[in-house]
Amino acid sequence: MKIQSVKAMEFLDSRGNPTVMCEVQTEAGQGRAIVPSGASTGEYEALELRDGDKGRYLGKGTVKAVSNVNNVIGPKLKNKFDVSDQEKIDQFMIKMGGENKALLGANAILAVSLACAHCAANEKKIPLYKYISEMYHDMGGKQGKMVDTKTKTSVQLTKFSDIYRLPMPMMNVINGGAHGDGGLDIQEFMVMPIAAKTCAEAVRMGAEVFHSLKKVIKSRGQGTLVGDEGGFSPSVKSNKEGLELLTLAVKEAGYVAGKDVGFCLDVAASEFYDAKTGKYNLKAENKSLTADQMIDFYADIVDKFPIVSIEDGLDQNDWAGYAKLTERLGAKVQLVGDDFFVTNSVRLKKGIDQKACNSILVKVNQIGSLTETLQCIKMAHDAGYSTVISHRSGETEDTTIADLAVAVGSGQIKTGSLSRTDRTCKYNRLMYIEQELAKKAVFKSPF
Ligand code: 2PG
Ligand code: MG
Repeated sequence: MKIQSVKAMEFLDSRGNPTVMCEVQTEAGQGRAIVPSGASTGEYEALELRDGDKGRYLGKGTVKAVSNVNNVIGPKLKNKFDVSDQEKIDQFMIKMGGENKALLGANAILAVSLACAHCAANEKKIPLYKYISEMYHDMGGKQGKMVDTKTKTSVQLTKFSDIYRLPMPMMNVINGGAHGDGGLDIQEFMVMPIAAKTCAEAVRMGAEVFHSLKKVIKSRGQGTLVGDEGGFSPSVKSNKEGLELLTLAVKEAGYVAGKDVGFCLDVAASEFYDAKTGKYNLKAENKSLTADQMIDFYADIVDKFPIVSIEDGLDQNDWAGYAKLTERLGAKVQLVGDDFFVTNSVRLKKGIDQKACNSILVKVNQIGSLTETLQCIKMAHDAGYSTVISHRSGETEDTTIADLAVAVGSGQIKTGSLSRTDRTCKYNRLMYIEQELAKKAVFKSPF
């Protein structure tokens, strides 16, 4: 049915910064979406339009983006586009948005793009994951690859049917870098409950480790207030100490590290890379390392700890370094490109050609439309790269990414710690979907 109304408003995200909410309506349905926002943003992300008016929200207002939805995009979509013509709608907005979506703002375009998908699903009276899954299927999209733990080979799950694959979560229980103030250079220390048999069990195991970690940190006489993604932010003397804390917490929870729970890191290395010296400044341990030394550092910690995945291990511009890192460790661990790929098919293609990384982090607002996000996921899966559907550090009650992860059979999701509603709402949505699907839900650890 034709779009009847498109309305946006300034909403708040989990950090108390403004973002964009959009509501789309047809005669038979309605849908809304709220856009997330990052702190450690990649240099090559689509442009998030902020007002820059210091008199409102310290310059972070989204009045212009909201107005672009209400006064520029909305009037052009109303009564002209069918709400389920997602690709046409997105292509139209991408054209209007100009280079990097800078003319209208990726936050404006994405809000409309996602709200249309919600509205179309609502109109068809089907869950969002089913709606997106059909769209992805029509594009020829495959499910994500998974690694068989016994043979260590990649296997393709069942072809698209009524069976849906629920994602394994990476849970960020220690928040460092730009998301916390404990002095850790590595931004995210995550646990992945690899022994879990269902998504709900993974959530439970993660929550148990989270609570055990709280005990461990308290016993060191430290505070347990949480950072931006709901994880703790303990003060530590080295990044390895963060991994030691994870090990203790897993044990305290009654699990075996490496057997029941694997570790994942998001280094967000661009945040502490100095382009002038070409070195990575690790403040926690008072060291400056070259890219080669960083790779040695990863090889060392991968030997000592049950690390299954490392994201953004090097600077976003270091293509050669990433190829080297992948050659050295790619067979052992998942190497995820986030700031490196920015959910951008052009960058991903280059990465695939150069054998840089073997996985991509997928963030809808890095690229700014649902269609482009799905195209990027398809490219990754076609090339045998795994995908990790991800939140941003600035989130809201919007749970679209949970449905997206199920829709494309990604197999992995990264959506923060086991506290704060902006994070737990995604886990709750996944558990709800799992129960709704009952026997039609498949869950298997990628590691
Ligand atoms: C990341 C994200 C999410 P931000 O780097 O992967 O955890 O952080 O949204 O701040 O970029
Ligand atoms: Mg990241």
